[in-house]
Amino acid sequence: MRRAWFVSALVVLLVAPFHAGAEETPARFAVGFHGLPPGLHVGDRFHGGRIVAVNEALRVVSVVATDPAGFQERARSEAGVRYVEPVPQIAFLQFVPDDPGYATQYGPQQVGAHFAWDRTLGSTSVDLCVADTGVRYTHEDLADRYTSGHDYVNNDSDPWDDHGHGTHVSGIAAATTDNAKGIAGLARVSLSHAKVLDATGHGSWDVIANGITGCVDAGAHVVSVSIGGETGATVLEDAVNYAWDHGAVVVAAAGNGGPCGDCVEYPAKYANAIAVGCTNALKGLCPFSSSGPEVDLVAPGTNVESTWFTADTAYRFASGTSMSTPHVAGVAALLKSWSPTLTNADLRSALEAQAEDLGAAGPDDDFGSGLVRADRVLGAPQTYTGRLLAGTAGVAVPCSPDLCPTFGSIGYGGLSAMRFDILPASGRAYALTTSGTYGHADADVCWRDADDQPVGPCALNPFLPDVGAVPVGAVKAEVRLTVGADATYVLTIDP
Ligand SMILES: [Ca+2]
Ligand SMILES: [Ca+2]
Ligand SMILES: [Ca+2]
Ligand SMILES: [Ca+2]
Repeated sequence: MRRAWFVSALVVLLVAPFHAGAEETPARFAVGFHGLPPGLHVGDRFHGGRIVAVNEALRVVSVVATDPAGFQERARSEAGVRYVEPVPQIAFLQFVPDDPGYATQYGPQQVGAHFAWDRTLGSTSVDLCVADTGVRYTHEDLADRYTSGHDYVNNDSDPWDDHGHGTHVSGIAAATTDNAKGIAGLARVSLSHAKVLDATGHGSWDVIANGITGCVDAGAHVVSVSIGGETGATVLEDAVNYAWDHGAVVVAAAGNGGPCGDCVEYPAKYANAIAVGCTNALKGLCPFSSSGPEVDLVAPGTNVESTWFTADTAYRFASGTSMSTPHVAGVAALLKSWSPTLTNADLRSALEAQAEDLGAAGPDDDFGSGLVRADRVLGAPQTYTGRLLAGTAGVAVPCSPDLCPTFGSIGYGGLSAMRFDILPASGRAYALTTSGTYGHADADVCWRDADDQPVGPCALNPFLPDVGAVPVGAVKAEVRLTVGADATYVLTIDP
């Protein structure tokens, strides 16, 4: 519903309809090849058009042609050409900041970052690349984070922000936390940038694809893309797949087209992008958040304060799935900082498996797997309240073999079993402690993957607190614990 763009104070991922121009109007095309022919350079003529960019990673050239229909016909007939697609200039963004006095920062708190920061604030060996309108890298809260970037709009090495959106997005993910200035970003990592949208928020999919591949070629572990359009392009999907195949996590805004049932935008809609929807300060769904089966996670996106591009001390509030996306990208970078050996598949699996379920039980089209949770994915100390497997809380029942697989038959009559589903970080060792009448009860610990399937054998009767390392691939532990007649047992994990 486009009218929503103008009646709500949201950051809107704006997609103007593509108007087919008159035949003589120059048009831009992405020409993909099965194998890039040698000798194609910027400035060369190509089937009557002019090459304006070459992306060797995706084997695609961008061509501006003054005879669009004829160019398409000629180019498509060339052997070795995989696709010829128009890539019109689209207005992706319309930035409408919220009232600065309205709200305070709540995003890091909602995703549990303050617990995760007890583990790490982030590592500069992890690179988070934002593809957007540029970044004010001299900003007081970004200067210590920024490392490098490129401007794919103006073809220079200076991705200075002439719009504002990119600086805002960058600060949410990576403003310097704990520096007594401005705001807290999610992860104190290295920040790089690909400027892919111009000063008016316009861009085209081939330029955005160039930015995404450029981020990855420069070493990005996480690429944050707060850009969305209702139609995609082969060159864009190829760029997302290229990033994934080269080990990077791509996080993208689901879009601000809601309420709707099936309106997730591109590139978030692609399988290899993590599509991020929006929650408000009460963990409710933002009314503008695009819903659909492709939504993977949600994160704070209403009245989010972040760095602003007008001055090195400027900050501003804004709303949109554009703001939600860097929350997830930041948490991914934080987890990579804490567990550097995790692959992009590990990172994505952890983010989704350990999300906080919201809305309808289980994954759903509004919230995906749920709210991203930094504390859970980093295995920060948390407490879990168990649920009794049998009987009545506070009333002891015999611990049968069914309830307690290994020790159920060896005594402890009068004790009961309690189940805790904990969400550890793979590859880390944990100590478990309990509070309750029997502080060091026996326990069976069985590790499960994201589909609740067993990972390796159960840890049989491990006397707490020595559980050992969590197997790689395990995202959940089922702990069955002998407990007394006490309904208030709490289990604490401490990696
Ligand atoms: Ca520039
Ligand atoms: Ca700060
Ligand atoms: Ca998805
Ligand atoms: Ca749900």
